[in-house]
Amino acid sequence: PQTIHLADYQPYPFRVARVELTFRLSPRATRVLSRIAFAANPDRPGRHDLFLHGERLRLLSARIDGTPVPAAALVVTDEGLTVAAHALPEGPFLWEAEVEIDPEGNTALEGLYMSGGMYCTQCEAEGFRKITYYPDRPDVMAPFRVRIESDLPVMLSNGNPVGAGAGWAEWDDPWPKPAYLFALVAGNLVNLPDRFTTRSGRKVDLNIWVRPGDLDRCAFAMDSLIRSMKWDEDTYGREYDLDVFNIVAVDDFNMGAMENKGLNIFNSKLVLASPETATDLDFERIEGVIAHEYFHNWTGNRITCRDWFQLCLKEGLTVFRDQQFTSDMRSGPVKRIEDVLTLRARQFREDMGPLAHPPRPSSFVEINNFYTATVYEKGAEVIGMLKRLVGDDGYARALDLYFDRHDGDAATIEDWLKVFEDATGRDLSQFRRWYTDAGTPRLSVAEDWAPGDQGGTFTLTFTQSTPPTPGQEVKPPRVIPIAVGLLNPNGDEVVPTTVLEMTEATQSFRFDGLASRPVASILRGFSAPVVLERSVPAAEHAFLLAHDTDPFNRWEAGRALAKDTLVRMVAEDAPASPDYIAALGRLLADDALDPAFRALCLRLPAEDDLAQTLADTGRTPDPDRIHAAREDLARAVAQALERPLAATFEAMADGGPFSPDAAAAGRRSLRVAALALLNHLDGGARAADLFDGATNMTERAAALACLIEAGRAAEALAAFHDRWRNNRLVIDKWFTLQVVHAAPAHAAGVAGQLAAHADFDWRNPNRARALLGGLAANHAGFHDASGAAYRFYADWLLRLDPVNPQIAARLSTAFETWARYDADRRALVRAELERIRATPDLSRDLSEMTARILG
Ligand code: DPP
Ligand code: ZN
Repeated sequence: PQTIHLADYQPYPFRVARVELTFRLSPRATRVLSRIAFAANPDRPGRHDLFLHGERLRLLSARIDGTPVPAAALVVTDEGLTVAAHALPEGPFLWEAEVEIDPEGNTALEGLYMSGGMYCTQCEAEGFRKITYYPDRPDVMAPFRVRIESDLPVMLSNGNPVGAGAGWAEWDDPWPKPAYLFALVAGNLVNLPDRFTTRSGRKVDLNIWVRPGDLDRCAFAMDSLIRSMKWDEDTYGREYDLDVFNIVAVDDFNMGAMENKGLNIFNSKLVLASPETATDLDFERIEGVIAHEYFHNWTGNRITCRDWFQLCLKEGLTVFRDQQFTSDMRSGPVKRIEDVLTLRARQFREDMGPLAHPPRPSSFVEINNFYTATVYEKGAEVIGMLKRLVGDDGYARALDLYFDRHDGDAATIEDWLKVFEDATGRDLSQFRRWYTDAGTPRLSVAEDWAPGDQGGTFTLTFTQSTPPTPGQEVKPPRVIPIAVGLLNPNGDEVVPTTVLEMTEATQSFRFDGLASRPVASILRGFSAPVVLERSVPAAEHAFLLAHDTDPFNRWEAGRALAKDTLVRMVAEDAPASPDYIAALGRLLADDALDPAFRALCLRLPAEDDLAQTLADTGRTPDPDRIHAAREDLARAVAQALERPLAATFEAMADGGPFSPDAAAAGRRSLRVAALALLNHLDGGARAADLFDGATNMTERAAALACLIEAGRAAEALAAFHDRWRNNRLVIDKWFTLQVVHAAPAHAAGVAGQLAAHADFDWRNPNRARALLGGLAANHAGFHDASGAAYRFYADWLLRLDPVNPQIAARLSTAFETWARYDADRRALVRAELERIRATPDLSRDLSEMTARILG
């Protein structure tokens, strides 16, 4: 397979003035007729061949200006077709083609495919070329008109509806767009309608389309959409620009959701929710993803990417915007902690392993392999840093300029940084490294205190360095915004949050006129995505846990204590730290603290996180010991805090009717966090009661998890399955819970049994992820010394690959941490990866991933 390089970018030689498509839908033989008006692109002077992407298409006819293209002038390959320059008219011309495609045979779920009897599409990144011949690249933008012919009751495409009759419907999208934003849906669907009036008075018809039977689970998604539309007007001044906005829920979907212009297509798990079927986490994700896809209308659609290397231009910014939205809708501090947990669990892990790449990569083989935590989550962190550096006003001015200057453009990271430079007068050349350099910087800090007559001077000296990543040995220093606050020993804040701007490899910052030596709260709000390497006495963490005014650092201090004690339990067989447990007890009892925040504090660091921490400090992580230590710590916490935990469990019980809002969800999260700890003492007694009595999925699923861990879940699992057998999303949970909470030694065995279950419809991406993702999430189970889980997992990657390469490639990241472990485990993983690599006809997706993971 060929490697594509950013440095090779060239504009497409033609412009597309207009696209007209007609679809004659048929499961095995859909006909697609295209009429595409081409003209020369002045940015690429000279005469050029016409190259159109196309894969798995049966070409039936091709004409230029009404005349069939002579066979001698046409070359068709697996990747597309070329019409020789000499066969093209000098001026603008009309390309007309008819192709036949097979939606039902499309198991890769890219292009036009079928899901549960409905037709749907997924074109990002390069799926449109599986629909018809076209310059399938994001810098080619055009207005589309689409006619759909079928006997299905609902037929949707992008833009506004312009006509419909018996067996047909027509849609027109006036906004020029790249082909990856094309969408078509047809099926027997029902809708939840609503209405939104934009601030300039445009009346927009909103619809959520689902299969009959799912209509009663759409209200929360609709509510989230309306709040998103309002928020984007209020916060970014961005208004919606069509007369309709449609969302469709699809059961078979590779990603979370897709921002197609005016016709968002969603994985049904990110639309459908009711208290009985969805957890609070599901509700929060639905709200966030509905917002994310809606926000793409401006950051992604109106302003798109010049090429796929710029993917973080739209994704980083849109994630940043959806994070802001969730903070505004819920709790800012809680959202920040959740985002940092995700960043560390997924992006830091990626950045420290063989798959590390910059937010803007400079080469790839398969772009689908770059929809990563680095592009998305780190892309958002980089914008958070920019905002911190230029301030809220500077950020607002830069964004206004971005929308003004680039509306209708296919833009680059350079364009993005230039608006910040022009709006604020700053030079961002060094800052740009965050986009081009991979790896997570390590930040160490030394403190100095010099008493004096006019007050003392406190000096913080920071040193940054970034370890090498694949293909990037040397990492020059970056701009790092370090938010710092200083506290007096009595707990008062003497220096409120100040952003220090570090630009050198080593740099000192002084604070003068202090009455006494302060305690420093560093990297407040997690002001930069770095690893802070700082060994401070446990007493100082305990002090910050009690007194820090910055909620993120308060949580972080507790986190540091938890990790400290866990590392010592693993590495030195030390007992659980009584100081940590006492500090946790004080926090638990502090009713002034948001329950959601307290729940986050009660959650112990994940086993994978500990493995990374141990590896970082030069130790070889032993998954079994890590698992045992975490269990021991949970038991010790439960024993020491049994009474307050039990009281909290009772106090946080739901009183009134279910509400998905942040306050009610926070109480439930504290309740189930207490339950998970108490479960170590009561052997599942409370969980059994809660499982029977729960009125919402958050509590029922948490109770089921506890019963599985307590080894007494057989009846509950059967009852759960029985009750929800017809709900695919709930059955996904049934699969995941059993594998995630299986005892490590049995995890592969449990996964094997579940894979043989009649409901294991592995061609459905959600179901495959439920089982295999669940196994990978069981750290000690996945890394069981027998290698059974590795083998099982690799077998499934090989089975999935020919059917759905995107899913196989994505799941392969479970192996990205293999170099951390001992020689025996490394040999086992290597053997599996080599076995995959040696398999004939591997997809481009999975072969690129295995090659990179093997290094
Ligand atoms: N562009 C989609 C999203 O992140 C993913 N295909 O919203
Ligand atoms: Zn996105």
